[in-house]
Amino acid sequence: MQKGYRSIKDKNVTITDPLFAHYVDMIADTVLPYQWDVLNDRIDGAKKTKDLENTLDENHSNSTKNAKISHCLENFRIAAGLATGSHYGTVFLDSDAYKWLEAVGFCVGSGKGDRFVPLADEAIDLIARAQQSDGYLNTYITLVKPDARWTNLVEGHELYCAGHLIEAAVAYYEATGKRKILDVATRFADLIDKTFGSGPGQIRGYPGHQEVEVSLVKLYRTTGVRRYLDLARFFIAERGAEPNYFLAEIERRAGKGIFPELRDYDLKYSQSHLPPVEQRDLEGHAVRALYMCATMADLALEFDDEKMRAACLALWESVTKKRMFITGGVGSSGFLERFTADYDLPNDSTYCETCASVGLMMFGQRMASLSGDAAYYDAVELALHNTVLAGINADGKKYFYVNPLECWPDACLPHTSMRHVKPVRQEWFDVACCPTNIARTLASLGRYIFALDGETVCVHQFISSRAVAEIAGVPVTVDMKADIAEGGSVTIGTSGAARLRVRIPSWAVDPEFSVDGKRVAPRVERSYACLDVAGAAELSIDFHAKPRWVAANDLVRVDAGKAALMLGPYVYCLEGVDNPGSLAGAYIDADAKVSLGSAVEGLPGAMPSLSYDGYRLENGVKSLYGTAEYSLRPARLTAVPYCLWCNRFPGEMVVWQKIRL
Ligand code: FUB
Ligand code: ZN
Repeated sequence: MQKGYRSIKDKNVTITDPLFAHYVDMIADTVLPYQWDVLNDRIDGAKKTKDLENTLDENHSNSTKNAKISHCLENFRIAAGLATGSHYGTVFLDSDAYKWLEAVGFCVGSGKGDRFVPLADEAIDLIARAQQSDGYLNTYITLVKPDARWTNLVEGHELYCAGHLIEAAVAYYEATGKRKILDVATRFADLIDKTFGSGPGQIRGYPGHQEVEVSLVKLYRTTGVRRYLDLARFFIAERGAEPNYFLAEIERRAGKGIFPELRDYDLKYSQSHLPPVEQRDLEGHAVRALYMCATMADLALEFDDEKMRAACLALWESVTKKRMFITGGVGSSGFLERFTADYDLPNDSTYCETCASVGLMMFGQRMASLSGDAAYYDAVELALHNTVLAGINADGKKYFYVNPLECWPDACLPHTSMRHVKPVRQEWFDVACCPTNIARTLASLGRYIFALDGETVCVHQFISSRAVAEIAGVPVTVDMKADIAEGGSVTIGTSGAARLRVRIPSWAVDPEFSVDGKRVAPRVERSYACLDVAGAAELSIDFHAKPRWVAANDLVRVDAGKAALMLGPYVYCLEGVDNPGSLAGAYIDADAKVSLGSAVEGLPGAMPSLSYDGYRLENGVKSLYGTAEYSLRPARLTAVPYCLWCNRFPGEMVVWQKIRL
């Protein structure tokens, strides 16, 4: 029996929340067809963004620049012998197809994806044909460097791609019962298991980008084959062990590598400076770090490993208490997509990669399962409601990779230190990890809302939805209506006897509970309100969610003297379109009274705007510099949810607003 929490089947969860249903429905209606066309290079005129400082021109496996937007499935076709040509694109491009397939699996599982099955099967046939006879599968290595298997673990991403293949296989198999992709994935996993280990002739290495570990735990849970779990443990245990595998490998390669910016390699970048179990600060590349932590939490649970649990706790504290933006964004540096120092949380030049917030959600979800404590879902909620949702346009066809908390579009220029920050969402990227990561996350949203702990239904997110859980063979319906944006009232109707645990979110103020209209005082344990409901009943909760001004710790230099506006888990921001003029001159009173406005026209979800009296700080300087004589002019300010910014007109945006003292 699986340890920790279990998910309610995707098909048994229906999202009804107006905002989230918009995005979740859109995954099947728009996003997956759009991404399929992109992966097949069928999008006319769509441009990929030559992104990001660290993602390099030389990231391409060959120098044949072409006009293809992705080339992902074409690489598989070539590797399968069905097309001619050469590999094009980043070395880990295969993973885009796998994450798309995983998202399809979740959509099929939730009953919305049947029409993608023929496309998915077409992709699976291709993937299977591209697999080598011994189970190896990676189009970059097969087409470009067939003799270089496993020789560049630091940069090569073979294990990273394997991980996304395995995750996709598990999702698709669980949804459809079709084995073909699971067989492909297990053949590759078996080869990896034979190749890596501490036995004679095996490689005692580990992935340069953690991901395969997450997938091996899933593969173990789906197949029951224990070797996969042990292999995940091996990879985590070997990382950073002495003598350091990566240092030896880099020496063997004598300067030959793929990514120029990884010369002069810092082991912290891939969390290989110390064994993970000894790490206490979350360092290095944010996505790598968080995928690693997700597996560490899985392993702590599976092996009841106290030392691993202690490391997980410390790393969770490190990231959420000292290195996380108010939006649940993580990774402060545009160079190398990495963590920097405690409290270094720059708003305009930050990275906050969408994938890193997905990683934070994965880590938090597993920490809750490990500990039985709902408080971990506070950070999951921030990441989901702010950064992850902001990562996709309301029409599903454009994406943010970097998620700044402040944006002055004029300064987001290519060939400058701000080149990683795009002031508008992009149709695609050279390195397009985020769009498909958003798709697979939103397609499996129900798994973040509900969980089963034995016979108890846990409610973790207040996103209106209906779930049917099978408890001791009896279906129990949980019908949740959450009105977070307008006061924080939540009703949960149940049919059948249900033991419920409802998370008490950090933003709740003196929550009140009643069952069938009668006030009750539930037992509160580990941030859960615990209730036994016999028969059909309606639980009502008032979390008293009002707009609130939030300050950052004094050690967060850039936010000193500023406040951010929140409503429940939603961070709000000012946008130029609602507040003309430079937003650098907008000031507020720390206790500015906030009114709920009407839903913003043109934005999904009927989320209220928030308005309040503020000021514009001005001086009369006409040339570049002049006498410092300032005046404050009263001005009404209007804020909108950060997750929806840049969906109407491009322009300035700020989250942290200056306080008039
Ligand atoms: O290296 C694979 C993915 O590409 C990482 O997770 C992202 O940060 C991007 O660099
Ligand atoms: Zn990404």
